[in-house]
Amino acid sequence: MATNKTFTMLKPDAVEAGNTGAILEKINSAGFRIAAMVQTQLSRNDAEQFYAIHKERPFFGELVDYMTSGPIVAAILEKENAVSDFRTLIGATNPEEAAEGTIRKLYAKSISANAIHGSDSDENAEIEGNFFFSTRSRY
Ligand code: 3AN
Repeated sequence: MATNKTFTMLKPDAVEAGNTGAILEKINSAGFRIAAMVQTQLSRNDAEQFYAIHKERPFFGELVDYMTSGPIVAAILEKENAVSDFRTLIGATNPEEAAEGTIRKLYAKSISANAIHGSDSDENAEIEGNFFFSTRSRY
């Protein structure tokens, strides 16, 4: 099967808590290759654009406030079946429902401060990766 890609972001709670190294180690151990990576902080405009799909959701303001509250680490990951395998590795959105051993079960604090993002489709992986790593990107 051809190698494909997903996109991830370590969220402010994970970076602030000093869990970047431990989480990247779990990602590598699960067979993902880091193809690109950057640590940066999102502006409000960045976060609103990145999460535009959620703008009608009641938690949108909270999500933007949270995602701009501190540094994040954005990365493009490569592996066979990357999107689906990575969603399994990170676990459910709500850490209380995340399976044992998943990154969110181990490191997430709450449903909004849930440690890590993983793209939900190949199409979104491409869009989200380009947001940070296209040739015109400032990151
Ligand atoms: P996932 O990141 O697991 O794909 P989505 O796409 O449903 O989850 O939600 C995007 C982000 O919005 C989540 N990572 C989470 O941080 C936040 N979020 C989702 N549901 C809620 C909620 N009910 N309250 C607060 N934040 C939420």
